[in-house]
This record gives sequence, C-alpha cells and structure tokens, in this order.
Amino acid sequence: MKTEKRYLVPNDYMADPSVHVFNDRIYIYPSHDWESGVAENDNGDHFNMKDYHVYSTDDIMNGEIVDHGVVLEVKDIPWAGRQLWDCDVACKEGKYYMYFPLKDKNDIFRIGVAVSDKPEGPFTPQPDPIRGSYSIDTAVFKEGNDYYMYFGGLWGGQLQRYRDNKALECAAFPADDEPSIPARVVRLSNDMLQFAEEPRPVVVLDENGEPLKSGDNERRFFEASWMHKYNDTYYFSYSTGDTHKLCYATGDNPYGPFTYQGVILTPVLGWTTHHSIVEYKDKWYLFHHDCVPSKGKTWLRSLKVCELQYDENGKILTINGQDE
Ligand code: FUB
Repeated sequence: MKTEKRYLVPNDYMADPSVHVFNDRIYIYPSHDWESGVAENDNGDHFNMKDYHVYSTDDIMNGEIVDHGVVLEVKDIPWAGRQLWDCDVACKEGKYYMYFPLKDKNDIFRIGVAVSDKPEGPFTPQPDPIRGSYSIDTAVFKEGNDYYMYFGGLWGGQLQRYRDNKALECAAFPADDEPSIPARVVRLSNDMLQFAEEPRPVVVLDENGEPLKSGDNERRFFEASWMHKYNDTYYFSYSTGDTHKLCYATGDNPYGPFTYQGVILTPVLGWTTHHSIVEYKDKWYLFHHDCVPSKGKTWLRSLKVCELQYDENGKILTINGQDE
C-alpha cells in the first residue's frame, strides 16, 4: 500500500528531524543543509551545517509549519570548529535543553548543550561541551524523572575512534564476525548539562540472542539513534548507514539489550537516512528526509513525514522509502 507523505519545508533544505510534543504542539529540530561547496567524501565534510532552525505545527499532515528562524549558530558557540549535525531537545521543569554534535577546534566531534526558556528557542550555548562526550546524533528519551541520551555514528561520526569511552590511538573497525560497534546510551545529570554516568553500549541482538555482527551491514547500527515507547515496549531505531535502511529493535528497558525486529523505512533517494518517531493526537508519525527535491544531491536533504502503523503484535509496518 502506498503511504501518503508530506514535505514539511519545501523552501529550504532540512534533514535529521528530531521531533517532540511540547505544550500540545509538535516541535521539529532538524539539521540545516546548505550548498557550502565542500566536496563529498566518506567523512561527511559536505555536511557543513552552520545553524539550526526550529519548526512547529499543530496539524502534521495539513497544517501550517511555522519557521521560528535561526535558533543557534556555530559562530556563537565558544568551542566551535565546524559542522552542526543532528541535534535533539528535551524539556525539564520549564527549561529546554538542546543537545548538538559539533566538531571542536581539533576537528573532534563533541556534544554541546544550549538552553532556552521556550521550545522554539533561541538557545544559549554552554561555554564547553559535555565532559567525556564524543561522536554524533543525539536523541533524548524521558522516562519518569530520568533523561537518557542515545548517540553515536560511524565513519564521519567518529565512533570507531572510541572503545569503552576512551579515544583509541587509531580508529578500529571489528572484523566481520565480531560484534558490531554499538550506539551509546547515557543518563543525564539532574541539571541536564552533563552525563550522570559512563555511557553504555546499546547492544542489538539477533534472533539467537547474539549481538549483531560487524559484517551484518543490512541490520547493524551505523548512526541516527531514536528511542520511543509503545505499549510498554522500548523501540530503539537507527540507520544502517551504507545499506541505507531505518531499522528497529525492541527491549524491556531504556538501556537494552534490544532484539532486532525489522525495517521501518526502505532506502530513500540519497545516501543518509535519519528519522524520529512520535505520537500526536492518537496517531504515530515517522519524520525523515530524502533528496528528491534536490534531485539526489546527498548534502541537500528535505524533511518528510508520514503516518506509521503497528500490527496487532506491535510490529512496525515497513514503509517504502521511494513513495512520494
Ligand atoms: O546530517 C549529518 C549526518 O548525516 C547526520 O548526523 C547523520 O545521521 C546523517 O543523517
């Protein structure tokens, strides 16, 4: 069955949507693609983003999408080098915390925090990145009074440069028959500005209870973590990167382990695929991006949304990434 989709920001290039409901309204926190002229490479240097916009709506499929303008810029972040990649925002006690990956002056990705009194920003950056932070693609999940950040990404996301939260002398990928490099999850401190503990691996198991292997490119984690809860089950979803799928795995707590379940979205036009899943007014939605409007330019991506359906066993029905 063809899935009806909507392009959300037809007049600009936006990617990596992180979406939350704050004060009964949908808030979209995307990356802001632009034609920077940087050549395409496996490090993702062509994703040379320099600011964020925030969008909001109260009618996802048909309503007005309000652009709240520029809410944070590289030039205002004291420790900045380059490249503002996928951010996310969490709300605690009336304050909004934006978590953003950015390369520091040594070209190492760190995770920064910027704070606002409003979900639409603007956001004021903290003077330094989170202590002990590394890699990219933040996604924050609230459970009771606790907030968990999922993060990490391979290749340009630099996750292969770390083991046990320590930087390696040289980047290292496991052999194909060894467990794949996992995403990370960490509980945030009470003030929301630091990690409360050491980040832990997000282990995804296969049907035999074994961690997915590094050579299992069709299923193993690459980047773009997201967490949502449906019927008391925790759904960890992510991109498989070089095989271009959005997949998911389920577990019974925010730390996992999670068991691989299947594909949410088949490959879109473009190289990257990235998403969030959110419930609004009793329906579930998948927000993602593709490169159809830019005719396949991988660094100029456009935001899209469609409804997401579960079967009676809680399995997500696969959506065709090529549906317009
Ligand atoms: O937007 C830059 C990077 O591309 C993101 O951090 C990845 O998830 C991929 O979408």
